[in-house]
Amino acid sequence: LAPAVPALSRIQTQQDQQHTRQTLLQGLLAPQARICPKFLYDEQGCALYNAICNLAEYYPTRTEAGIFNRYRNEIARKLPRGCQWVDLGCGDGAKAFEWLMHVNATRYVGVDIASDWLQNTLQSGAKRFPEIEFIGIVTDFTKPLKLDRVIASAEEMTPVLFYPGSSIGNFEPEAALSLLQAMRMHLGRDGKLLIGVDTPKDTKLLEAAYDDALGVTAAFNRNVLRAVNRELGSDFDPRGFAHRAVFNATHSRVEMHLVSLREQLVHLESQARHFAVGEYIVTEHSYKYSTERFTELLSLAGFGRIDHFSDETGGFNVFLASP
Ligand code: AVI
Repeated sequence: LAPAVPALSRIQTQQDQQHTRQTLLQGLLAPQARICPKFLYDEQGCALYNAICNLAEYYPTRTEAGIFNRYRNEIARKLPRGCQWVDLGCGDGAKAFEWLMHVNATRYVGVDIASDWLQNTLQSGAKRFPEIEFIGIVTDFTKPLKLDRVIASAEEMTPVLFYPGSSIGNFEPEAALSLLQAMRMHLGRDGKLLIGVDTPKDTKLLEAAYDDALGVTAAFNRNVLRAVNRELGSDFDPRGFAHRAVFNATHSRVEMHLVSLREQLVHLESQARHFAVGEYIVTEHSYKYSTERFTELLSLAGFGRIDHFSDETGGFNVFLASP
């Protein structure tokens, strides 16, 4: 029997699109210019991010995989049977598919901002796991309201929300708390959140992870300017900006910047933004949470039962949390 073609729906209105453009424009015109990190993930950006995950310097992916492999059976035993596996920011789905081999899931819900990737992920998943229903939702779920609709899409099955890779670290702490609260609200009595979270560590290790020797992260960062050009019809020249990654210990976050290499004027819709030499655009924050700090955040969000799993060095944490 050929697997059914996975259903794909979109949660994006024209209003959202306008709001996104407006926020992007405002960010670029602000005294401290910024670009929302979601623009890093166009098709090219997704491919570069996948390459980053395989770099020697980028420890989070392999450290998290090590924790998953080591504790897979223990975690799987704690998950509800017949669950729906909600893969938040699923990318190529590789991490989730490892889990689907060990858990009793009835449905897989892939959620991602990149619709082409999502389509491929659903198709390969449906081929590999013909007994599981595959559906996809294109959205950026940066607003809890969107997440509500994602989870409500299949309320009759107990959800396992899967949010690996420390993507929660790309939200400002207040927004991270709102997102965790929204997740908690939709778990019902038996639902679970399985989430990967990076920890603070030596500055050299952190900065190398975000500024690798091959320059893949630099390309990933500069590519955002091409995405912005497409979105706003602007004329950023990526060659005019250098990648920089710094660990800000006060805020426990790695910051990615694009530093203007020359004095330049960039046209943005009917306006223009001047960049002096050395002036920079903030493109991403990647917050690093200690075990205590993230446990506290989960409690604040209303999670009552919290287990955590770590590697030997405490370099990364996986939390399994339920209401
Ligand atoms: C997706 N996210 C968890 C990555 C991170 O580590 O914050 C994005 C990334 N940026 C540069 N390298 C990887």
